[in-house]
This record gives sequence, structure tokens and C-alpha cells, in this order.
Amino acid sequence: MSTISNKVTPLEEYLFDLNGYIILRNVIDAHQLASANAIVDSCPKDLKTGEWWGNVQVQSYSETDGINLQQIYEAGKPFEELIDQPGWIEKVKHFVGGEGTFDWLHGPLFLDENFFSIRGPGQAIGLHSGGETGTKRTQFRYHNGHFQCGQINILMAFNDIGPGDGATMVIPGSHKANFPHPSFEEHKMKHGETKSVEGVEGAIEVYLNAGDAILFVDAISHGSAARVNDGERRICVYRYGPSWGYFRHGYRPSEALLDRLAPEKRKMVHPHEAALLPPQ
Ligand SMILES: O=C(O)CCC(=O)C(=O)O
Ligand SMILES: [Fe+2]
Repeated sequence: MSTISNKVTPLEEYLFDLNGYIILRNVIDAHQLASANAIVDSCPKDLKTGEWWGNVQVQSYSETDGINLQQIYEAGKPFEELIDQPGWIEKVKHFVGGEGTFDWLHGPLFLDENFFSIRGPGQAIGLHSGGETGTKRTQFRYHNGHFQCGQINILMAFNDIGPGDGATMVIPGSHKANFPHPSFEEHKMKHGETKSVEGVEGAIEVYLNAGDAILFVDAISHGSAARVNDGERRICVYRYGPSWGYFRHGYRPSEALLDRLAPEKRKMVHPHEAALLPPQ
């Protein structure tokens, strides 16, 4: 497991503020990687978009961006552990902020989407997001001495991602952009066409080893390179926001999952558990 401190370091704080992302090395250990990959290997290969595998649904945005196994935290212990993985959870709390405001009422965070993404040769995701949109849900915000970001993503590598593998690409600093990138239209996500971020001036590929992760504010302009190598790219994304947030998609955690989870994890999966209702 990671040897880095769980709390945000001054350098991480500086780099996150400046660039909109930081790289977390070695935050998932070999055993957890192997067991998570084995679970994904056991998923039937012929499942189509919209079909369910237990409480996990196969989803995709187009034919060109691979498949997402949505609600992957339902797929077993290694994915439950990721909910509050020590390598990132204190850092995520720090950047979402809100300590002493809403957290005492319903917890520090809400995990509003979680999925495992598998992409093969020719697949990619085009450029999206950017500070210029001002989208509240995904915003970067630092105010009154605190980070108060709307959505912090942890994008984890489940195999090594290097040149040709379809790495995630970011435009460092673009969470503070006031203008759309002049090449945005050419590289933005488009149905039925593979769009990638390669060739966008200022964008960089982020190479990861299996077990590394990128922590980024969703407001940063990002996407991926197109995979050209054989085989598949395996990543997992957990998106966290303030605990007063709501589910991105229509998915809801199963009762069985909620029953299994320890209180800290359960609060992040379903902050408002006990509805306040008048006596019947
Ligand atoms: O597939 C990628 O590398 C980028 C994923 C992405 O856009 C996201 O997690 O918000
Ligand atoms: Fe994205």
C-alpha cells in the first residue's frame, strides 16, 4: 500500500490549485488490483449496453468510448474498499471541503458515480469540461481559505497505461480557464465518431502504472488519447462531491450493499439514509 501521507501535503495542495490535478502513486496494492481484475474478468463478455450483471449495469456514451460497468462498488469487496481508500480519501475531503458546515449533518462526501471502464484499440473519449463553462456541480472553487470543489474524481489504473494505451489527457490549469480551447469543437466528444484529445495544444497524456490514480477536479478540460496498442485499458472512476449532492445517474445502492458497508463508507454511498417522516 501507499507510503505517502494520507493527508494533503503542501506540495499536493500547491500543484492541485495550480494544475487542477495531482498524481497519486501506488495507492492500490497488488492484491487488491488482482482481486478487482479477477472480478472484472468474470463478467460475461457478451453483455450489451443496458444489460445488467447482478447490480452492475453495462453503459456507454457511444460506440467509440468502450464500456463502463456502472455501480462497480456492487461487484465485491475490492470495489467496496475503494469507497474510502486511505490513499486518497482525506485528500478528497480536503478539496471538496465543507468541514464543519454540512458534514456534521450527513457526512463529509457523497460518491455520486462509480464505474469501471474498459477500452480497446481505436477507442477514446473526446475533450470535455473546462473552467469557462462555470458548471456548478463540477466547479473548482477556493474561497475563504478553503477548497470547495464540486466534484473530485479519482481515476485509477488497473493495468499499466503508457504511450499508445489511450491514456487520460488533461490541459493543466484549464479548471481556471475563461475561454474555451480554440480546438474544442474539433476534439469534443461526438456520437458515432472517435474523437480524442491528441493534437490539442497544451494537453498532456498522464501515464500511470497499475495501482496509481489521478485526482482531478472535473472542471479541468480532459479526455483521452485513442488506444492504438492491442489489449485493453482498464480504469475505474469514483466521483465524489459534497454530501448534499445527488446521484449522477438513476442508479441506487442495493440494500444488500448498504447492509454490508461500515458506517463511514455507508455515509458516502447514501448520506441521507434515515428519512425524516411524520409518524404514520
Ligand atoms: O477515459 C478517460 O481517460 C477520461 C475519463 C473521464 O472523462 C472522467 O473520468 O471524467
Ligand atoms: Fe470526464
